[in-house]
Formats: sequence, C-alpha cells, structure tokens
Amino acid sequence: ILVATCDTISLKGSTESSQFPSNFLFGTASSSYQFEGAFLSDGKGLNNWDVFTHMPGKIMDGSNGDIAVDQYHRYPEDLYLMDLMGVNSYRFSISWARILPEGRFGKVNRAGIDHYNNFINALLHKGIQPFVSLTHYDIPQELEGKNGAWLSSKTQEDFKYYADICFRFFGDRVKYWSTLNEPNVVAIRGYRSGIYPPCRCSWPFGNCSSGDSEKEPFVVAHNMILTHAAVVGIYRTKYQKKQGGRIGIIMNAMWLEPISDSWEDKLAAERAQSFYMNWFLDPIIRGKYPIEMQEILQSDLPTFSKHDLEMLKNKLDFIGINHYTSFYIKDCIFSPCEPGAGASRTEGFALRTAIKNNVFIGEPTACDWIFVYPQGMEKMVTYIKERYNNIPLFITEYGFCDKENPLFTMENSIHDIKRVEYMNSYLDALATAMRKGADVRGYFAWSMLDNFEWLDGYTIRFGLHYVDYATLKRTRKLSATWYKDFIANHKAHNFSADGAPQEQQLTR
Ligand code: PNW
Repeated sequence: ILVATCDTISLKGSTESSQFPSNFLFGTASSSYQFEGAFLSDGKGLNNWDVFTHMPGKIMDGSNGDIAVDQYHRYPEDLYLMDLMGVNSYRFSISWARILPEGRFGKVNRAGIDHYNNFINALLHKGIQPFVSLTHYDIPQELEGKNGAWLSSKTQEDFKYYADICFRFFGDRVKYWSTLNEPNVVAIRGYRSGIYPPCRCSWPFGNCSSGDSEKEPFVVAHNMILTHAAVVGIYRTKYQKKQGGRIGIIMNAMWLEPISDSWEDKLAAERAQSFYMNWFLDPIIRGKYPIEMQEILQSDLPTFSKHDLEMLKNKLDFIGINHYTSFYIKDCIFSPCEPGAGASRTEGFALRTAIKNNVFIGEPTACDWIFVYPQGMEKMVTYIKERYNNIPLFITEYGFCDKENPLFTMENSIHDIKRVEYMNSYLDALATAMRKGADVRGYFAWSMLDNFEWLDGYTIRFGLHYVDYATLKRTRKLSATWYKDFIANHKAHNFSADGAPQEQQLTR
C-alpha cells in the first residue's frame, strides 16, 4: 500500500539521478544472518551468531536470527520487490556454515551450494548483479570453538579453503566479491568491548570473562588483513582471469571531524581515523600500519614479515565503505579527557562525541550512533579518494533507522519521509564528491527489508520495506517508492543520452 507519492514531499536540493554514470550500481544490502533464517535447514551448521543469540540476555528483545525474515525461503517474493524498485544490484553475504557446516573440516554441504546457485541465477534472470560478501560477521561455531575464531592464524587457512569453494562454485556468475564485511567492527566489538561474539575483553565495563582489550583486537585485525590478502591472491591466480570479476574489502567508515580548528584536534581526528578505518586499508594498500598506530601501540601492534609484505601488495580492486554517520573528535593527548568512546590508547586517545556547544553534529535518529550529516558523505569519500589514490569505491551501506514504540504503527513506519530525506541528502553529497573526481561505482541502501539488527534484535527498523514479524509479510515503504523513481529517472536520462528508446525505460 502506498500512503503517499514522492510528489507530496518537497526535498531540498533534490539530487538528480542523472548525475550518476549509466553503469552505476544502485542496490540494496543485506546479510545472511540478518535475513536468511532457516538456521538449521538443509544441513547448515551452527555459526557464532546462532550460538550467541541463544545465550540469555545478549539481545535486547531476547530474539535471534533463527527465522529472521526467512529470505532463504521467500527470496522469489523479495526478487519481485527488487524488480519493482528497479535496482540493478543486490548485496548479500554467503553463510559460511551453510557451505561448510563444520568449518574447514568435513564436507561441503551440497544443499547450501544449490541454494546460492538458485538465488544467484534468479537474481541474474531479473538483471540484478549479485554483490557478494564471503562473511558478514559470521563464522562456523566449530572454528570459533576450536580456533578462537580470528584470534588464531589457523583461521586464515579455513577462510582460504572456504573462499576457494565459493569462487569455484559461484564465480562464473558473481562479478563482485568482498572478502570481509567490517573487519574493524568485528575486531572492536568481538575483542575490545566484547559485545559481539566471541565476547572477549578485559575492560572493566566490558563484562567479559577472558580476553585482552589492549592486544587482541590488533592480533585479530592482523590475521584478517593477511587472510584478505591471501584470498585475493587465490582469486587473482586461479579465477580472476577466467571469471573476470573484481574483489575488495568492506570497512565501516565514519566521518570524524575535528571538534575545533586547533592543530591538536585536527591531529586527533587523523589519529581516530587511522585507528578505525586506515588500520586495515593502509596495510592492504600502502603495505604498512598507519604511523600513529605504530607510535602509540609499539610492540602491541603486530608486524609484517617480508613474505607478508610481498603477499599484501596490490590486493584490492575496490574499497567498499559502510557509511552512515559522523562524529566530532577531541584530542586527549595534549589535554586530558574523561573516559569515553575513543579516549583509550587502543583508539588513539581521540574522544568521539556527537555534540559541540550543545548542538548535535546532525539530526539524531532512533539509533544513538546515527546522526544525519550528509556533508560527512562528501568528506569521507573525498578523504578516501585522496589517501588511497582514487581506487574505485562502492558505498556498500548507508541507512536510516526507526525504532519500534507504541506510536510506531505500521502506517507511521511505512510513511518514512525521514528515511527519504536521509537517502536524498546523502546521494546528493555523494554526487558532489563524484563531480569533484571521486571514482564511485555504486551505492547500496541498508536495507532491502526490516531485519534482525544484531544486539537490538527486531526493535530497530532499517528497511525500505516493512516486515510484519508475526506473518513476515513485506510492505513497501515510501522510501522504496522514492528509490524506484530515482532509479527510473537515472535510467531514462542515461538511455535518452545514448539515443535508446525512452518509453521502455519508464514503464517499470
Ligand atoms: C553495519 N558503527 O554495522 C552492518 O554491516 C549491518 O549488518 C548492520 O545491520 C548495519 O550496519 C546497521 O547497524 C555497523 O559503529 C556497525 O558506527 C557499527 C557501526 C555502524 C554500522
């Protein structure tokens, strides 16, 4: 049901979709644990999130992803909705434990292979490019239990084995691969604050029983960086020439703005970015950890051997960033800070805050970490362009959240004007960065549907489609209709410029 058309909203500085190149990917994003459900179906093994969500007290509403939005079974309907929006790409992740129920050891699960084969074929049949992550926070429980997940260098071998299987079975049709989704978030939340599995930390407020927040995140990151490089190596030598795809990594990327013009705060903002995003991208692209990390962490930062450095060289076809939000950064080296996010040594002594002179950096949302600051998109993209030589970039996620509350009826929820404004303003900012030369290739809205939002369970909604969790019925939100119009305009413009018939493009 459509409650309003886009004509009823007036958008400031409306972006024209014509500003994007004709082969630009406009998509939506998802991940296997948050979407698939079918957690024990067809031979799938348990993964770390299956086990974690079943522990009491971990998830806000006591929920889990056992069923999630059941995309495993309902993908034909979801494809229909994607087709209605006119997206030309869909980002999803493969469930590692569905392919290898016991991790590396044990056999490949044929039913898992069949499922993704069918799904990929169905996407392509609709003209939708699969944009696939090999893992999105999930790891087979066997590996978490035996290896301590990413803490062990053994996991590198397991992941290489798994990645090779995916390239072999799906790579003839998948042209965009990402190795890891937000490895920075995995290292930080799994091994520093311990709020995500495997829940390791040593910080007093962290509520973990084992771990070392000062050291383990860096060991984990080191393993992940080397694993990424090794997997890209496998793709390059065995598959890329024949299959012709591209491979990258996806980072969580917040724009971090100095809270003042002082050189102390400017340096702090650089440090904060180095300890957050550049932590992974610098080694992969520049062959070394950021200098600020080396200086502050000293021997707690692992080092790369000669062999590692050789392996790291040129191991990226594109960067993917998940960019939702921005924060201010205040220096904590030259003037002392209260403890808080960013202030520790492991984060570069750079306090993160959303408030300056009692004013938020952007409009707050139902998520305490998302502030609507479209300028951050332009700044983030420009920063990456300059630091990393304009390597092709995808915005692999951006999104706006609402929270369930008594006033939040389905009618309110599907009339999501705020989400439309967010998307419009962020696209506008992206177009500005592209006009100034940034090589951006695609844009994926988080998310296709409302879904299982990790620690927040089903209390928070990010979807362009509403999901009624009692029936799993999907209903289009205003944002989905807005996106459809936006994409249709884009196609119409680009095709008319090419001289191709316009009507055909407008009838979607
Ligand atoms: C992403 N932060 O996570 C994930 O890739 C998605 O699975 C998730 O549903 C989505 O964002 C919305 O939360 C994030 O610290 C993790 O700013 C951390 C941050 C942002 C996003």
